[in-house]
Formats: sequence, structure tokens, C-alpha cells
Amino acid sequence: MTTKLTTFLVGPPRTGKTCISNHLADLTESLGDRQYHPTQGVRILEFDRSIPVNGKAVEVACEVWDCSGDSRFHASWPALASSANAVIFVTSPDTRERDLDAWQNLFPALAPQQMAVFSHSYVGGGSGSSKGARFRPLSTSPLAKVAVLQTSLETDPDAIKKEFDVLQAASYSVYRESSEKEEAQLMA
Ligand SMILES: Nc1nc2c(ncn2[C@@H]2O[C@H](COP(=O)(O)OP(=O)(O)O)[C@@H](O)[C@H]2O)c(=O)[nH]1
Ligand SMILES: [Mg+2]
Repeated sequence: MTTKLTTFLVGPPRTGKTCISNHLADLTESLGDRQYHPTQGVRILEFDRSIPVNGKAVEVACEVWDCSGDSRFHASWPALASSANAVIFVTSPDTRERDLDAWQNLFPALAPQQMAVFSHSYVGGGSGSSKGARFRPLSTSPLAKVAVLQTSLETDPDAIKKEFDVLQAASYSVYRESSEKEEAQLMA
């Protein structure tokens, strides 16, 4: 049976969550659309990926939750976030640690390998974009143990999919371990 993994994309408005989600789902045509359409609530994208787990290809049904960065939707997240197998924090070079606090607190059950930070830059997307600046978590932050990837749909779109697969593989392993534990408990 194919395993379903749910990945949340969260972060401040206009960081590129919707563009990255579309790219992951191969809906790339909307990148040319220069007009900004803020996401209302959440958009759920579904697609399959074959991911390498311990040298073996595993089929995974990916569900990507492209969340709105607008704080007026925050009240609905706690009820939904518990279904996440992975989370990607999408930031701009201007994003500060505290901008992510509300989001980070939503995923207390996820281990660092189930999380990634995409420090996303594009022309016109924040003052530091062109200087190679990136989001850096504080050394005391829970995010300090999380992989930070500098992403750009213009210069390296494949790196985004590759990192997504790494995240899926890690989340898949966590998911398998916990379901095996549950099964063992049922048998005992
Ligand atoms: N050229 C380009 N534009 C981007 C890129 N990422 C985001 N944008 C633009 O930046 C704006 C905000 O992106 P969006 O994905 O909607 O941000 P969200 O609010 O985080 O979902 C949109 O107008 C996008 O077209 C990118 O990698 N390249
Ligand atoms: Mg959006």
C-alpha cells in the first residue's frame, strides 16, 4: 500500500510558498503569473513521488498543505497541524526568527529531520535577495538542528525537489517506525 505523507508549507506572506508548492506538484505554469494572489486558508496539492529510502525506491502519496501566511487564519492551524508528517518553513532573507515562532509551536511532535527551512529568494522578493543573504536560525533555536536550504526557482529548481525528497524519506522512516511500534503494542 502506498504511504501518504502530509507536508505543511508555512511561513510569512509572500515568501514563495505557493510557487514552491506548485513546482513540487509540477504545476509550474503559474510562475509566470506576476500578480500576487494571497492564499486563503490553505490549498492542498496531491501528487505521487518515488523517493529513495535506504537505497530503495518507495512510492509515496504526497499531500502538500500550502498554508496562508496571513495571521487571521492562525486559529485554525492547531487542529490541523497534528496530521503533519513534515513541515517546510519558507522564509525570505528578511525573515527573522520570531516571525516563525507561531508556526514552530504548531509542530511539537516533529523531529528536526522532519523539518526543513527554505530560504527562498527571487528578484523583487526582499531586500537581501540579490546579495545571497539567507535566513539563519539562532544557535539557541529549535531550528538550529534543522537543514536550511537556499532555494530559487530560477537558478536551481531541481534542488527544491531533491530536498523535498530527502524530507519525505526521513518522514517516511519516522512514520514506519511509529506504525511498527503501534502494531507491536497491539500484538502484545
Ligand atoms: N520570479 C519568481 N517569482 C517568485 C518566486 N517565488 C515567488 N515569486 C513571486 O512572489 C510572489 C509571492 O509568491 P507566493 O508563492 O504567492 O508567496 P506565498 O505568499 O508565500 O504563497 C508571487 O507574485 C510570485 O509570482 C520565484 O522563485 N521566482
Ligand atoms: Mg500562498
